[in-house]
Amino acid sequence: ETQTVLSSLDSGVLTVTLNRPDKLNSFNEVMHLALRDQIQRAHSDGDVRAVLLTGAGRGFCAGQDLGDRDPRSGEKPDLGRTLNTFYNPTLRLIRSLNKPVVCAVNGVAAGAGANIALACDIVLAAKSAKFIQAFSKIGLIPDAGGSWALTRLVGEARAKALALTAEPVMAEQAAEWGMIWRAVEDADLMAEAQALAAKLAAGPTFGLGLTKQLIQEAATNDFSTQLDRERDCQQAAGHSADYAEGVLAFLEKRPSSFKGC
Ligand code: T3D
Repeated sequence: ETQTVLSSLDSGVLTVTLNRPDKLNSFNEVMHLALRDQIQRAHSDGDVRAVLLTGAGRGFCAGQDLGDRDPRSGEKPDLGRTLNTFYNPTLRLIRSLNKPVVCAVNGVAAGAGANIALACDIVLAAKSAKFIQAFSKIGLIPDAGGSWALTRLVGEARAKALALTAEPVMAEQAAEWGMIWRAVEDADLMAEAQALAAKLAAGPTFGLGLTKQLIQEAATNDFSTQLDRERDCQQAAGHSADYAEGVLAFLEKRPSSFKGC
């Protein structure tokens, strides 16, 4: 049987590819669990120093597989349960991972597919890709962290308009709005995303992990609390081998060789 998620580990980069291209990589239960397994692996495997998430075929991810939600089946799905069981644990794992997660949005990202991309740390998108908060078309609310991430990334005015109208946003517009990091030529997307992930994977992973967590906390901490958190994290970073290496490399006028600890 075809694997719903492909993965490979190369020079510290765990590349994770959603792989149900005929369904624009929409989520069935098997793909949910396979994606979660990979993010869990990124947590536990010290050889993984960055994650690159992308999709196979012409789309990135079209959210929930609506074939599994056919009302004609006579079943009334409990969507609270499916969020609790499938989406939310994966979203929490991405945000809490102390390693950078790069997302290469290779094509349309709709519904939970858009919001999983927005949960990643650095999002690159092909210029032809679009983001659609598709939920309102079918009577749902923006899930997979979308109501939270979208509001913080683009502000309430744009978040509300996008979520209420389900209007698509093209990659370049998304980049202009600060919803994603960068829109790149379609043909260059994977090479750019791989180069970025490789650079991050060769970085001071411990310090990068702390940096990610601090920036995430900034959304909810007050200034004084954040200063205390910076103090604590800097203290920890200052004890890392990579900090010593970084300073030494600077003084010796050579490139650093970070080990990730
Ligand atoms: O249920 C829960 O657990 C709660 C959680 C919900 C989270 C959610 O994500 S809800 C939102 C679900 N997603 C959507 O509503 C998006 C549905 N898809 C679309 O609107 C369009 O497909 C796109 C705008 C994403 C892309 O349009 P287009 O014209 O480029 O492609 P297409 O022709 O619509 O799709 C290509 C194929 O993929 C097609 O199959 P076919 O006809 O060639 O056999 C289409 O049915 C299939 N596909 C696309 N999205 C889904 C899908 N099949 C199942 N589920 C999908 N979400």
